[in-house]
Amino acid sequence: MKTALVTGATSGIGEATVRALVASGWRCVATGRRKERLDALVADLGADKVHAASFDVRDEAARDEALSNLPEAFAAIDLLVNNAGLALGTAPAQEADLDQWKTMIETNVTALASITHKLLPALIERKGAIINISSVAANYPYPGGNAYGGTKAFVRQFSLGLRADLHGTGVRVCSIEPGMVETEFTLVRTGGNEEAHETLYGGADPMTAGDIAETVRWVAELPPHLNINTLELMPVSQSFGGFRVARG
Ligand code: NDP
Ligand code: 8X3
Repeated sequence: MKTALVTGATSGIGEATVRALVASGWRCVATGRRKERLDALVADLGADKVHAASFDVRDEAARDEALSNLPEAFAAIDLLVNNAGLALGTAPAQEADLDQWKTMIETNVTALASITHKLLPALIERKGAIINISSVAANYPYPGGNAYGGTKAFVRQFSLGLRADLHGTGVRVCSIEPGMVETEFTLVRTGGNEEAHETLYGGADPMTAGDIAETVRWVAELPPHLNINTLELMPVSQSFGGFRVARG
């Protein structure tokens, strides 16, 4: 039985990924700040399948403490799913809150790089895999996407750079780049605005967290000679807009 560590498993894509992996025979270390949600996941799926490790990904000391106290059955990580992340705000850059930018960069970039750096030696030893959750925001700029899109572009390019450096080690790396997925993402982004959530997802038939989780599971279970470098997904209802021209 292989073991995955999934960051941000208290809701949305991360929680669904733990469920999909466990259903497919994996053990999971599920992480996130909301301990009660992790405990509920353990109660639901079984303590032999899921271990709750509650910490803020930005807190390296808390993370290291949690990871050094993993029960033996969960201690050898074969798959790191870097999913924890968030967007904060939709204001144009010139009106954006700098603290929100810093929180996104610390969470989506610094913490993701740090936990990857921490687990790389073990992943190399086990010829494991890393699946990073980037976003279409990495590939297509949109008004108000500013720092969030920048963080997700880092995730994509970091993933490709890891591929280059891990050449010959057998470690697989994939950047998954979803478009619109209905999760708590928009509630977090808007500070809990239910109307914004309804307006964005209502009638749009968005992707579900389960859609992305199933993609993560599929990538993770591909034969060891096969690497998906990047994988971009959208709901059929979402596509591209045109350029804009400001006329003087
Ligand atoms: P959710 O808000 O539902 O889940 C986000 C998860 O990240 C939660 O489990 C949250 O846990 C965790 N998290 C956030 N900040 C921290 C932190 N500081 N420390 C530990 N955990 C943290 O959103 P999604 O499931 O949609 O988001 C998951 C990933 O998918 C994100 O990286 C997001 O950018 C990306 N994504 C989402 C898309 C979408 O449309 N929903 C599209 C493309 C990418 P907790 O708060 O308990 O700590
Ligand atoms: C989330 C997708 O388009 O809201 O990463 O930025 S988007």
